Amino acid sequence: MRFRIHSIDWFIVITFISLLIKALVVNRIFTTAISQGAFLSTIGILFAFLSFSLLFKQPLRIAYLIAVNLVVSFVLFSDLVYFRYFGSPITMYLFLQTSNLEGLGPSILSLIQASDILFFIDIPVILGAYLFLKSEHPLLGIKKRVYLFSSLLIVGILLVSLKPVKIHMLDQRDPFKKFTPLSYMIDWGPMGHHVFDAADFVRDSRTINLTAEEEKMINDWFDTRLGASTLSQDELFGAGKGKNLIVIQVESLQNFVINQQVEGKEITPVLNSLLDNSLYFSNFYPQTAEGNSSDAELLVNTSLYPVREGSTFFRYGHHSYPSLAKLLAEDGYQSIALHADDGSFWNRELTYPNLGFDTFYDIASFKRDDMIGMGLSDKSFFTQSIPFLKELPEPFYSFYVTLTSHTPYEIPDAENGLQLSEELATSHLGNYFESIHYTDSAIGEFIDQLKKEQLLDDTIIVLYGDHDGLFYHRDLAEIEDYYDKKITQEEWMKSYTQVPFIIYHPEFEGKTVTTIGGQIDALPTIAHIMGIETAAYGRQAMGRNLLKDSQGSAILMKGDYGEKTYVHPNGITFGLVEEQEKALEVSELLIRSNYFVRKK
Ligand code: GP9
Ligand code: MN
Repeated sequence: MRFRIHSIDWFIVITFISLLIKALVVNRIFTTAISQGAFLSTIGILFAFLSFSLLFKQPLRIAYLIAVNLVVSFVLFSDLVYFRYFGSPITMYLFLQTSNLEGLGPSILSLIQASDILFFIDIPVILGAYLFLKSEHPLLGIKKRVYLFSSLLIVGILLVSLKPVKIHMLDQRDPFKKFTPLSYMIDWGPMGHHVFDAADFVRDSRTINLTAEEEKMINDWFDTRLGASTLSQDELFGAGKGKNLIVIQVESLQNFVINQQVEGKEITPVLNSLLDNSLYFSNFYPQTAEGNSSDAELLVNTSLYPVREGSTFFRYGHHSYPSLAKLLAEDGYQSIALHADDGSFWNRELTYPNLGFDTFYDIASFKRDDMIGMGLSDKSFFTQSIPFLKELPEPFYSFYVTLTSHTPYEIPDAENGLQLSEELATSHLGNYFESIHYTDSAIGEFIDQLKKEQLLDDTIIVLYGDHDGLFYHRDLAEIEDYYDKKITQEEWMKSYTQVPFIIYHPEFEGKTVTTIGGQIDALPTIAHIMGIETAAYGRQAMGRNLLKDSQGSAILMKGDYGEKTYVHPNGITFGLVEEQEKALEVSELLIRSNYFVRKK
């Protein structure tokens, strides 16, 4: 089949060039460099979109091209406007959150610049040119058009597939695993971001309808759980009633560093000293899955297991959740959440309100006066948060998520409080110790500030680690070397995988609780201290009150810990049996069906 130059439809070519330029400009604004994958995917997606125009004759073809141009330009333009405020591209969820737009008109207008007209200027030009030139436009026969259409579509699909195939085959990782709202943008450019984001949305995030059988499964599960729970009153019940609650999720904090020294220095002197006045749960497991930190936030605040695939915050951030903040709101508490990273990371800005937080202070609320690693340093974060606490009416619930002790555990030399020997200081393990030591001292400064502000006596402080910082599959050799012993996977699970869970008040008598538990149990345990009756959350929370459940167990979901594992008083079982899988299934159904919104 032969085509002559005059048989090329220049309107397709011009639409292609103009959309390519727009996409590359947006790509460049979002990322420091345009990746090869992003470049090829953008071309591929444009080929695929524009190929369909070949199926139509004029004037339908030009109408199709103008429509594609308008829609794509509008989406890219929305990204740009959203970026100017939030620093991330727009997602399907955000497009659908039209209720958020109420009252935002002036703010949106203030984000638009005169030069933005360039985004749409080509459209009337193309349309005008068509009206002038249409009579000269060649018309190909249907056979040729179908041939051209399928060739362009196939080339387009091939171009888009290159990058995911490379990531899957060569890098051996899931190409669709999304860590930040920018992940897709980096790999596939702005158009790729929207295509894959839309595919995720359709695939993962539909609110499901429960069958009668599933409803029964959920009801039976809670009936059994409630039947097994014991009366909640004891001398600790309500010890924190009416007091403020500060919960601090500490990045990558594992339990084995507690009360440990490295080269003669305590790794966590502050946490160690807090234990004299704390309930200290030393057998408490992280239960996060693919949502890492955000899963820990979900587990602790809702007592639900995260979904097994992907991130609950990204997939179901728009759903409604029962939560600690909502329980406390019934007692007149106002709740805030604070985290010195972009609010879009893990989709927190969308999810936190649905976890019952009245306000979320992200990096935009802080002065970037001391940046370390991924964001603001923990020391500056805590210090700058004090005014937020002071302006809150009491009692309040304040949820902190720290950041500095995030892998790769590199902090400035001046902040190296442990001053380790060169050998250790240059190792991953040594860096981990330094990093945790830094955050520990940031927590110490924060507690001093609370004391100075006379907030300490009226506040219950809860601290816990979000997930492992060191991993069996990656860091074992270094740890075995340091402790000079062999560590089996079972020993790793028994002695190194736990994260600490600490409930502190200056008037508490120190007590170590060795009951096996996990992040799912935090809410019922904290509720006990805050004087919230089981009846208020018994048919929502899936965890147990660790102050009452002497047996205890923990389901470790997949993700950082390899295969799913069940930790129980008789040992460790790799792989789950039906009963534990059922708990995960119940949680998955509750989240995916938006159960708690329907039950209201
Ligand atoms: C990002 C921080 C780290 O804001 O919470 O998340 P992680 O990588 O640990 O999931
Ligand atoms: Mn984390």
